[in-house]
Amino acid sequence: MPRPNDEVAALLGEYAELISITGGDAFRARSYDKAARAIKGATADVSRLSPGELRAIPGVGKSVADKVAEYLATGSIAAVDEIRARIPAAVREMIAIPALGPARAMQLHAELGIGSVAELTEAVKAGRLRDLKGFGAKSEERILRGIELLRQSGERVLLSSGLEVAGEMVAALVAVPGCLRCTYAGSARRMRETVGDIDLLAAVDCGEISAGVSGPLMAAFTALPSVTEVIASGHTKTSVRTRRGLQVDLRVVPDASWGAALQYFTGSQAHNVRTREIAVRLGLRLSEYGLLRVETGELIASRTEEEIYQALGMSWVPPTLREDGGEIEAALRGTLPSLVALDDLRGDLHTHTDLTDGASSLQDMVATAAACGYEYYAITDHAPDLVMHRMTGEKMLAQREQVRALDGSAGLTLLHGTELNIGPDGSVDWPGEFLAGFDICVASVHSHFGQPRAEMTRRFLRACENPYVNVIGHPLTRVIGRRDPVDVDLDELFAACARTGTALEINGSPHRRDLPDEHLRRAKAAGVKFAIDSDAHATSELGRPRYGVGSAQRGWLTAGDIINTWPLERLRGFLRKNR
Ligand code: DGT
Ligand code: CA
Ligand code: CA
Ligand code: ZN
Repeated sequence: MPRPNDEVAALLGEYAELISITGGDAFRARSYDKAARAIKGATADVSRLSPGELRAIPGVGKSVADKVAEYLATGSIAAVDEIRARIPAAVREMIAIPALGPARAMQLHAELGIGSVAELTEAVKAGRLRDLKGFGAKSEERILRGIELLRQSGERVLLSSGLEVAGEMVAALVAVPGCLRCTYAGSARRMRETVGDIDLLAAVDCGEISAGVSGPLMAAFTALPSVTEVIASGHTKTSVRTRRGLQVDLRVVPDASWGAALQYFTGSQAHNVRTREIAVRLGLRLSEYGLLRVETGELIASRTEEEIYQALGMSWVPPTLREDGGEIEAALRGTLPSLVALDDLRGDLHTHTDLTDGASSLQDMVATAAACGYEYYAITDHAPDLVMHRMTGEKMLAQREQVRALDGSAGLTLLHGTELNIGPDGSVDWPGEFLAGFDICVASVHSHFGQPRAEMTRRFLRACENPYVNVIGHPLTRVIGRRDPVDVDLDELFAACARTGTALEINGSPHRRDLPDEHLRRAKAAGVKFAIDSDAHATSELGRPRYGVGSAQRGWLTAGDIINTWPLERLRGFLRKNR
């Protein structure tokens, strides 16, 4: 993991270049560039500095300090995302190559018409960059090395990016004449946090796949607009690479083997090894074509996954459990848990509005939440200690009046809450008298990520002991692929949560998925309850609990473990926290 200073400096440097290539103010661009260099060169870790100390770094003024704080709290800077969205996609793709900044990427696009990383590789190899102003043999080498690095680091992408690609492709392929069904399998179906590639499956009505039957599907697949490269093509399997470098495999199977193929390509490999062993013990053989009796070659099951598991003497295993984490034994005994589902959620307990760093108004957030079919909904804007949001007690109380006025609209009960900041010593923004006025308090770590374990653990414990703190937001504060989790004694945290009636959040942001699924069973065993939340900062993010549910399922959780599946009265009882 790079130092926070390096992450922040890289983003601010990119911001400076983006300002200048989009024709922005040259003075502003220079000042961000200066600040980026100063932060990179600073010896102190920026994530441990107070706002005042941060602004003592040369070149760091208020707007830079705000962006640094925003990055540390959320893992991104909205202004950078926004300006990135304004440049051509081809240029954006090339900017991702280390050693090639926005200005040079723009130059390559404008002067040589290069529109993708693949085209850039070809252009370098053909020597087309040599005569370009500012490029030479050295930069050719660096660019090729950068592309290589990009390939390596780009091997896995977030589930949300994977599902976006998978969703579009499935929608296009089901429309191809002759396609009986199409879906995605692999790690995306298992809702892992990241996916290495996408595995698509399509069924056609035939006994055996020939080029004639699968041809139209394969042709439609390779012609999709997001496909930039065909890696391999055959009549049962074709692999492509998309504009963003993600590999997608399409397999076409006879409809009669659908269940067997879906089971096989959903994996995980570890789960499949176990199911095949079980088949062998029964004198059967399990493959992507079906379950066969070894002696006679008779086909036992192949059409649906349910039939296959049943023939193996097991209950059907939800894809999110297929990791050989005890699900095989439970399915054989018939004791699989009844997993929480998206439909079980009655509300969202962690959301923001444009009163702080959200992009949507209270009214719009509430209207969209009502359309999600929720019964209750909490507004939890940031508290004052995250200084960039300029929150005050007065603003909070004014918002509370607005919330009360909207309460009950569209059948939604509104809860007025806040997202507190857990300070380095475990204290939070406001005293108890003020906190008592909220219906719910989420409390999160937004600074001092690097505290040693004992200190960090004391910090969390003190937050749990606070009689007004109901939910610990994104407990490990990790950002997938970008920021490591904090170092806290989880067993102590879990025990404290169970003892004090404090829930742990399963943050639905696809960048966070925090608490991560690998800790959920241990937390549940310790008696912890959970809240699956969107942490939405815009109406478009209110659908994120989908990812939180994915994590919860991977952690074997049932609806009873999740406080926001409970009826409102039961939830209110929990939120009183034995007070
Ligand atoms: P990923 O793509 O790295 O995120 O993870 P998966 O699980 O999607 O893995 P992938 O794409 O290599 O293969 C998809 C599934 O297909 C995998 O979970 C199990 C099955 N599968 C593929 N190739 C093999 C194989 O050689 N042996 C076994 N046992 N299973 C395989
Ligand atoms: Ca895969
Ligand atoms: Ca694959
Ligand atoms: Zn939040």
